[in-house]
Amino acid sequence: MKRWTMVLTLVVGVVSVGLLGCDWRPQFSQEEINNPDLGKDFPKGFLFGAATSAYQIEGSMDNDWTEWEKQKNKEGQWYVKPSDDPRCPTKGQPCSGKAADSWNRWQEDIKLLEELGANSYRLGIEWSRLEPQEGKFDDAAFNRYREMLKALRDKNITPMVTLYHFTLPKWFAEKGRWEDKNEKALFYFKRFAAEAAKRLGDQVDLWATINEPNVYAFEGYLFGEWPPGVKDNMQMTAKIIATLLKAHGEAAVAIRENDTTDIDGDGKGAQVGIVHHVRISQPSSSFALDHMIGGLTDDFFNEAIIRAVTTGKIYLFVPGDVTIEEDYGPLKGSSDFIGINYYTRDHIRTDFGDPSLSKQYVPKGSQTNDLGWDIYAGGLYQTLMRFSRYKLPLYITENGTADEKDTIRPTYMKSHLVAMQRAIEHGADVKGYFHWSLIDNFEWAIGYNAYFGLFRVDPATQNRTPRTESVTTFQNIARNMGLNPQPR
Ligand code: GCO
Repeated sequence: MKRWTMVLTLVVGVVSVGLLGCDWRPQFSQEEINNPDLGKDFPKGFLFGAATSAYQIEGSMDNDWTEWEKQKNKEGQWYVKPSDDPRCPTKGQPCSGKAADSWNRWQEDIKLLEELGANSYRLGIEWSRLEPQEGKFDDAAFNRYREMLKALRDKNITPMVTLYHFTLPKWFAEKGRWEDKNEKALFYFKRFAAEAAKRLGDQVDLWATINEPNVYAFEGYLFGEWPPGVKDNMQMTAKIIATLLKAHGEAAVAIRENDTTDIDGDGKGAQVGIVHHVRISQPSSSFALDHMIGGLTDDFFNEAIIRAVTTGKIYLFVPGDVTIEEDYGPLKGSSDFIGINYYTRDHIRTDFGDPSLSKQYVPKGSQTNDLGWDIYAGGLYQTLMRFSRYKLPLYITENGTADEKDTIRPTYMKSHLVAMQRAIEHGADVKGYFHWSLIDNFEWAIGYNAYFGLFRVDPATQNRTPRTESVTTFQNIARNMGLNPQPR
């Protein structure tokens, strides 16, 4: 048994025994959630904004996902859930199409941020636009992003820029994406990161290298629902996560070398972080086995990424199937902050028939959103406290819910902010919160069947209208922070 395996087994054992006796969960009262002063005690300089990604809102793309949308699985079903959306030219066939047309309407999006009173915006830049052919960078696309970033900063809206949010240039995908057969994958990503930092660094201090390596690998290599549609391959899932971690390390070096303009006066040209998707793993029973498997799932999905981007140690373990243990130099100290995407919790049931040894489910009677995701604000508190031990600033880079009718989002937002506030009071160094999402977006395999936006996007016209209750909630908190929402 390897050293790490032993340590882990021990930890899981101790934690399991502990959990058997005590199942404490943070609770927040209605009074706290409805506190009209929410926001007044957020720390000085706190970033309060919204998040999007390039592919999900810009529209008119040409990359590996636009190819993917045209494909069906072995059972003859579209990989992306169709909807009779006017953006898609062929009825019944899914597409992202124009999305929210933010590539052309980005000025309107900035107005929406002003309407909210947001002082920050997490947005993506699209690799396939910026390097449509290998090694050939597109000046016009870079200039457009430059203009956006400059306009944001002119309005005192601090940008956080994501370099890679699931979609890839076709040439990179054709070489094998992040798989071993794409031998120069790390070199290509590092070169792209260097170019972005060189050309946009004087407008950006906050860089998010990669969005959710765990989700990308699970969807593409375990569930088979995202490109390249590989199913049940836990070894590849782990391998892809390891490669993405290395890519983060390489990109961090490139960004620091090439972005030397210190905009916010903190003495550094760039602050680099990874964006990590965390799901609380709630064991389904108090049996030690469920706790042990729950603990292993939790380590693989939730802990391994943050451990790697701070200590430099990649350790991914599934008993009997996967052990990756490797030190990767550029990863150590590669992160100035940790980005946390938190939405929901999974209940975990042991299932030895599943390659990951467990199945996730939502217990009957749970409060859920339009997509059936469990709503659990306490999990954000637990997550922030847990990752505080790495002693790095934390940003909540995504938090939000699919709620077309806007009946649960206002309370969802407030309860999660109360959870965050509690974590701050208990010592978590949380520097910002980005609500997912500013506007309705293309939701990957779910297509145009989920509504996350603070603002609704009309599928036919792409006009934006506020989801009033949520926008008002956001504005009240912004006002309490001393920010200044602008009238429409
Ligand atoms: C993710 C992403 C976003 C999603 C959002 C809602 O978690 O998959 O970062 O692209 O749209 O999380 O599901």
